[in-house]
Amino acid sequence: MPRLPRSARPLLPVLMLALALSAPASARAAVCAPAGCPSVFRFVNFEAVAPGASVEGLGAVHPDLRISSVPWTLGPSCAAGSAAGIEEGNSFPFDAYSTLTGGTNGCLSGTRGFADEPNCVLDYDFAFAPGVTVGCFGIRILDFGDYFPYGGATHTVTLTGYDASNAVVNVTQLIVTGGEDLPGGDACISQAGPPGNTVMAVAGFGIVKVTLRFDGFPDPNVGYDDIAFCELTSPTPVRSRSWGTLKSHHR
Ligand SMILES: [Ca+2]
Ligand SMILES: [Ca+2]
Ligand SMILES: [Ca+2]
Repeated sequence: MPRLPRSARPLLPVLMLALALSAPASARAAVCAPAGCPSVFRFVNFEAVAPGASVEGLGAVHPDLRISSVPWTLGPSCAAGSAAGIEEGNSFPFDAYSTLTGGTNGCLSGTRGFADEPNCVLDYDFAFAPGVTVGCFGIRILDFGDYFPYGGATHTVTLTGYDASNAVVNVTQLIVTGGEDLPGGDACISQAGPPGNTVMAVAGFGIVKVTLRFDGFPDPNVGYDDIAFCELTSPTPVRSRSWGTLKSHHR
């Protein structure tokens, strides 16, 4: 089982408790939406990604997006490169997280998203096709906060956008304080609110890489969905790439 069993609770008190325990998503209210995108807005809802299909590498889920998992160094890491499509109600390739009312991998947007295995953690890097810079980047994280097997007083997810000089453009954090947030950390009970069902986003000029990092006390059983980004510059056409440009991409 991906997390410790617990008893079911009456729905109304659960909802009231969810309102009381909801943690703030971020001090910075960056969003990544079509209305704020002057150029090409991209949105990946993962509905076309089959359960078990790898989401990693350039073009796996969108021609201009590269998802890369990074080993978590502060505790049990899942195998790098193992992030894959998941589906609500389907334990293949993994029961990434479970919910009180929606079962296995419940309450994704639509019925599909992506995740890594339960009871281990991966950090993530998000990058783009050569030549692409983005003005914002957003990702939905689900079911963070209802299971904290590594202890800790605070539990922080940090999304950071970097420019081509590796300078930080923007940072957003999801912070849960205290113990397990039941049911606020449940993807279904939380319902489009923090911490259990939250869109994190960074925004600013010239972002070429976005990192998602967990601190030492995360919820290892989470899912992801709804990646959005606003392309401010287009991919470099292959024909126009000079040899110097190609070399620079391989440094
Ligand atoms: Ca989806
Ligand atoms: Ca996991
Ligand atoms: Ca969880």
